[in-house]
Amino acid sequence: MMNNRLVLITGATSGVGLATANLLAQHQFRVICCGRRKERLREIKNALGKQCHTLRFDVSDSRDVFKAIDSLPGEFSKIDVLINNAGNAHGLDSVESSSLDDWNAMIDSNIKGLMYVTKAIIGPMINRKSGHIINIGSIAGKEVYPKGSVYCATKFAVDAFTKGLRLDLNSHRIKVSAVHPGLVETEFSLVRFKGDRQKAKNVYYGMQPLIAQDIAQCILFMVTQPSHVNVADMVVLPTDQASSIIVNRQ
Ligand code: NDP
Ligand code: 8X3
Repeated sequence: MMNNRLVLITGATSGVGLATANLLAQHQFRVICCGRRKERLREIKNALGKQCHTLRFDVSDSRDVFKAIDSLPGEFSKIDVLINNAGNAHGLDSVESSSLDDWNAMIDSNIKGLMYVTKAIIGPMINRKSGHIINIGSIAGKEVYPKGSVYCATKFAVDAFTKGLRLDLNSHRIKVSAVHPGLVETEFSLVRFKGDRQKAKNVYYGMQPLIAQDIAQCILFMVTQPSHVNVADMVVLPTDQASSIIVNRQ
């Protein structure tokens, strides 16, 4: 399939974002890979070459976001698809014992960061009357689970923002979609448990989680539909997972 469309992916330095960047690049999309880790971005640029541009910024810093998007060179400035993927959980605690630092990190990146990047990018899409924005939500944005209230709240916000954005951009012919994964084994749990590998591993104990490539395939499906088709909302679970709290473990 020949393709020359340009995709900007936040959180492309690991997990879902990295797998999506690799898969879309294989399908001849040009990709702008974003993240904070410089060394990872350098490796991605080396691996993907000319069809890739990298941008280093923290999505939770609005000035950093607008400055980074403004700095894009001409050939990487006409963005066709935005994939708002950057985000993490920090901690797994009940409201009374969780830390404000963890709350702020989640709210600032998962909600405000996603909104900043969207605002920084939609202007030219509106002018061209074309574009596609895909937000990565979560099953945690559809159902809550114990000790996940703040992370779940951020993902419920992503779901609401996605729906509102779809209304606002409807007259501009811009597609707005969301993918809501269940358990995917990435660096997500390692970040949530602040580097505790055993705790991270236990999340997937006795069950087969999704892998990042599974979500990348769903995103590829979304971005390769004809212009009159918007796959608006996709919930993707491992077969072993029935809901946020019901997981079949052997
Ligand atoms: P990873 O931890 O592997 O990847 C997270 C990515 O987000 C990294 O590339 C990280 O890059 C980037 N990131 C995090 N915070 C910031 C920030 N403040 N500024 C810029 N980049 C940031 O996790 P996943 O791939 O699993 O997560 C991707 C998305 O999928 C997230 O939105 C997550 O909530 C969602 N999700 C994950 C599920 C799972 O089970 N894994 C299930 C459902 C949804 P860097 O550190 O280089 O900045
Ligand atoms: C990540 C999935 O269930 O660990 O959004 O919150 S979960």
